[in-house]
Amino acid sequence: MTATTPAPTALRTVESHCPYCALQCGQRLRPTTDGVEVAPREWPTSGGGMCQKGWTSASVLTAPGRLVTPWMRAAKGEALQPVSWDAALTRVADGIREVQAAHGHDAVAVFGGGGLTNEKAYTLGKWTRTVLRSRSIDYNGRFCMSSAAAAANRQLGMDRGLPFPLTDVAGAQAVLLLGSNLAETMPPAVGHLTGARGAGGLVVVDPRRSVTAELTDDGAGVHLDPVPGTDIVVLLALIHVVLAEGLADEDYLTARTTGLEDLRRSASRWWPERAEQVCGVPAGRLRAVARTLAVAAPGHGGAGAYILTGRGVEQSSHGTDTVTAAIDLALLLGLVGRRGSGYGAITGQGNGQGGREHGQKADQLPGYRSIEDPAARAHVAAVWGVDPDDLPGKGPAAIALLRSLGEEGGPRALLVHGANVRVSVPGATDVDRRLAALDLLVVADVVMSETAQAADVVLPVTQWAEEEGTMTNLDGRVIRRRRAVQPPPGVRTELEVWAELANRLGSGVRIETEASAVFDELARASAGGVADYSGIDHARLDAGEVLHWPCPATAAGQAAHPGTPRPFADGFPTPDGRARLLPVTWRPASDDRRPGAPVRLLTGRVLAHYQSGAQTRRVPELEEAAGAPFVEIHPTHAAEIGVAAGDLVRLAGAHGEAVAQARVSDRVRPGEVFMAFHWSGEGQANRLVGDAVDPISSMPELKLAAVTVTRVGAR
Ligand SMILES: Nc1nc2c(c(=O)[nH]1)N[C@H]1C(S)=C(S)[C@@H](COP(=O)(O)OP(=O)(O)OC[C@H]3O[C@@H](n4cnc5c(=O)[nH]c(N)nc54)[C@H](O)[C@@H]3O)O[C@H]1N2
Ligand SMILES: Nc1nc2c(c(=O)[nH]1)N[C@H]1C(S)=C(S)[C@@H](COP(=O)(O)OP(=O)(O)OC[C@H]3O[C@@H](n4cnc5c(=O)[nH]c(N)nc54)[C@H](O)[C@@H]3O)O[C@H]1N2
Ligand code: SF4
Ligand SMILES: [Mo]
Repeated sequence: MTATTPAPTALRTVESHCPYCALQCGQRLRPTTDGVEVAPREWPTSGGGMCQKGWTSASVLTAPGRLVTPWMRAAKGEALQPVSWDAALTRVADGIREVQAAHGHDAVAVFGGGGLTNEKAYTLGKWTRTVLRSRSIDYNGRFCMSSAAAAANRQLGMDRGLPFPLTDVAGAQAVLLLGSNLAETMPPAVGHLTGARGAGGLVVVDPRRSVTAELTDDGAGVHLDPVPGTDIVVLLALIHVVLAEGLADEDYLTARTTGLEDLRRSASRWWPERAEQVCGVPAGRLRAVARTLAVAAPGHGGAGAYILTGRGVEQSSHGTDTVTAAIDLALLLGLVGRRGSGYGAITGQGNGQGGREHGQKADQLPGYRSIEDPAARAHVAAVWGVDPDDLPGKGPAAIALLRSLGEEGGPRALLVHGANVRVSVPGATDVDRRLAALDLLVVADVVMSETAQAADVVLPVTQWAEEEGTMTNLDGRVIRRRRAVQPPPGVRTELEVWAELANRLGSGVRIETEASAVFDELARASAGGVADYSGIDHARLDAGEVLHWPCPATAAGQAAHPGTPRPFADGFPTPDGRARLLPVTWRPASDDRRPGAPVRLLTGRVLAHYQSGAQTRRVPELEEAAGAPFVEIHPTHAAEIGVAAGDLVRLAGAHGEAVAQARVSDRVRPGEVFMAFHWSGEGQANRLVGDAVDPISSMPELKLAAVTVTRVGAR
């Protein structure tokens, strides 16, 4: 919160990766006198490209509002003031002790993020379970990856977003992209769709005519625009056609799957004409898409097909079942585990993959182990030097955790590391109330985010080009983040913060502060788990090895494990080695349009901003590209309610109200409007979105809310 952030102290030119999304585009970072110069470099996922956010990423190092000192509030209601680290950490340690003495271990909660390095995500989970001895930890990946993860785990035995290198996709003849706006959310990845587009086989499923949907123009493929929240019906109809027309890969099904008969029974009810009644996609188009995919499948001699899901289908109260239907379809066509074909979820955050493997999730220990599995507890406790009986059990998932803050029996203190919950969590008004009810809110961040502004203590921590570590990108490859500059004086790494707090809290647990040492410990903790990193270390990565997990350690004298780019090639890590076809049924969204709230609000992203915008709203070029919250509204709809482009419109629904500028556009249909969730204040989308969750993954219904839209006035 100072306009005079010191220039970073130069170190050396390094090869690293973008601070933002899971594509983790390759970058070369060269320190200069007043910052860092960022250039793209050859890298498989990004093909040497970057988007505008990557090009401007160095601005965040010196952005206005970059935190360079701890801040603290003397008492509730007083303003935040700069303080020394000693004063800030004393307050945090005292606060933790007081809350735990009065209310028990679980009364101190932790909220993490999928942008943290593997080393930080691992240490945060370990620190919470051993130093705090609290079960109350979850993270923002719950809003991102949880539905796809739950479906992949139950059907394929493992959740690795893309279980194949992204570059494999380029050779496919057909790609079914469900609820992903790749052209805005990972622009350099569009290059991998060339094969499918050339063959006329790109199918984009999105109720909006997104930039990605436009990639299907000119014979490159088809855009299916179902009624929001009915993708599962689209998929059931595709499954129906594949089975009814004998397009399934029978040999593959016999050799590699179970559950065909149950699926056949359930899909028999969804003939395309019936599906059309619910999802609005013409039956003929559904049949044509099923055939396009089948012809591309390896069993029919095609060049390959992929089915990929994004947040548009996953972020719903039936997101897990929708992904299950997508996996069912991929299995029927014999795609999964075949080279050049497959199913995958396009992971979102920079370390969205690694962040969900090393123990910041409510039910998890490192190595993607279950915290409820006695053998997993014993293994990890031994690495940590604690008694397994002292490890807490499973805690509540994000929404339940956040909802219980300050409630009777709920946590009374919260530490946030790497999330801006006041902007990104649905039911935002209630989140504000819950945070205000806490005795102690501590936020570690690199900027004064909206959540930091509400904190009692704000801790300034290192970011991206100021730190060493590893990330795991969207195709499960472990990659190195490297330090190019020294952090500004006054900024500490989170590893140092957790180690110091462990000391102050009198814990005997050792918290490593060097990233490579943390990685070595993480590797041992993960050994034997699903996400086994035990054969990886910083040195192998620095030598340029391409390592996808699982990558187990090998015995002394044996060659090192080469990593596993395509984990399902020889079987599935399920008890019987087979993938499970699972029947699912459709149910309406929790907050769908109705009399009194007749308009469907869809949410998503724009190219120029990242997530809650905490970082990108501080970058001048990005602010210029997309400076203000907006509501996309169809011209006919706009005319009906007397709205002209640029007018302010009010959206109101069961969960709250928001006001933003109308952007009149035929990307959306009449009766449907779209908002990006990157902004706070009255234009915040999450004031309108409710917190109903998927019963299996606990993913909230982030993509859909029922609202009314009215004109407020001219801009
Ligand atoms: N520019 C930018 N890029 C990012 C991010 C960012 O914030 N900004 N964040 C990163 C992260 S963490 C993530 S998770 C990814 C997300 O990447 P995507 O999943 O591509 O992103 P979204 O824009 O959230 O949603 C995709 C699409 O879902 C559509 N949609 C809404 N409702 C439905 C529905 O009912 N059915 C279907 N089929 N589609 C629907 C929306 O219209 C939208 O076009 O992006 C990553 N990359
Ligand atoms: N309605 C609606 N809501 C959504 C979504 C949607 O599509 N629609 N998408 C959801 C999805 S997919 C996601 S992933 C979430 C994301 O939501 P958030 O987690 O809120 O997203 P970010 O803005 O990435 O927040 C990261 C914060 O951590 C800070 N930070 C960056 N690096 C570090 C670090 O190393 N350490 C620490 N301590 N802090 C750091 C950043 O400055 C920022 O304040 O939003 C979800 N919310
Ligand atoms: S934000 Fe994503 S797509 Fe853009 S440069 Fe960074 S890693 Fe690449
Ligand atoms: Mo995400």
